[in-house]
Amino acid sequence: MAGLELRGAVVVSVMELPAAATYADPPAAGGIFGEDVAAFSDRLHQWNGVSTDVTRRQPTFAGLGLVGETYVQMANDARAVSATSGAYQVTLGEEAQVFLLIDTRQAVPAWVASMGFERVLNGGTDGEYRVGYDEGSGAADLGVGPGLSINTQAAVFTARLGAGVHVFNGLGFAGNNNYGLVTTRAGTVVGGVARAGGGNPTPALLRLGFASGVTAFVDRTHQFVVTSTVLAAVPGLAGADFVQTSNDARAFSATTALYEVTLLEDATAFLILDNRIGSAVPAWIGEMGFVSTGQTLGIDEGGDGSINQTATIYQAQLGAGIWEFNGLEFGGGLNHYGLAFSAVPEPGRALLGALGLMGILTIRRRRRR
Ligand SMILES: [Ca+2]
Ligand SMILES: [Ca+2]
Ligand SMILES: [Ca+2]
Repeated sequence: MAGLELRGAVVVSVMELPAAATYADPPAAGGIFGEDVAAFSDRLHQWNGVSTDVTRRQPTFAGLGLVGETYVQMANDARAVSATSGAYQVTLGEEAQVFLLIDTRQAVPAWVASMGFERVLNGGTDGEYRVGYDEGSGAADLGVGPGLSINTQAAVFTARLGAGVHVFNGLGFAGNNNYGLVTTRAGTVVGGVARAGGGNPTPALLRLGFASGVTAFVDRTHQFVVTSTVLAAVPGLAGADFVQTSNDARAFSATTALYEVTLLEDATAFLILDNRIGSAVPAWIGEMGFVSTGQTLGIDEGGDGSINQTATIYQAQLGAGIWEFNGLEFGGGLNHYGLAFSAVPEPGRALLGALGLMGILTIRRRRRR
């Protein structure tokens, strides 16, 4: 895992309860999640991206924004603990966004929804984000990297849980794999981001990662450089969930979905647009409700310390659901856009709660025509 940056700040400890302790191997906490990490404390099985088929929206972990986060290795044998009995006691050092990875062959136990977990949906073939179990009893059974030697799959569920102790029950079934648990910092609003069209590199999600100097694209060393004055003038941008797009994808059609973003809750969306586009701003940007904040930032092409271009920050309010973003249909002489998403500030959240719009389980799909 050379070069893997630790992004997870949530301190996690895990203790097995008596029902799980009968299955011997204790759980392990505090590992760093990524491709090929050990899924369980009592198996060689690994977590991997489920497929290299991009129509499923999940070729790697990059779009889930979970690489570098902390995770827990349960004992796979403890899957047999009853779904109504505590298996593990997980202590979170702070409020966290928690992701549960549950074997798709498994009837989802009632405790999953009772704890507030919701399935993370997408518009791909499976209709949901998934990760793969690369099962193996020896090295010959294990592939290296996403989509290789994947034997079974897990659906992705997520909930925001408070600091303190949480009891996770068993699955009550011995034939499937046990679940996995990944923690990220609270405040993140994106469930996942994926490529909906085009052949360019898959986007990456940096949870709560927008800051001056952030690497702007997955296929360039360019950086977005923002002054503190501008960050103060655009509330929510600093520390927003940041989507690194592919700069090469700037030529993609302006009337066809290029990226797909699953918002877990209503959010403020930011679109960073190279000023050289001039009057050629595609219609979909305004149709989604994006308006210019009048604030600009610098693009340091090459990340060499020199600002080469300026970009304008657009902003829109988007509801929970799956949103599609088209291309710019603009070739060389322009950088692709950046996307960032932050939670709606507290007064707005309270209003939405009063209107009964918070906590909607069903993801709404939005398309522009
Ligand atoms: Ca593997
Ligand atoms: Ca395998
Ligand atoms: Ca430069």
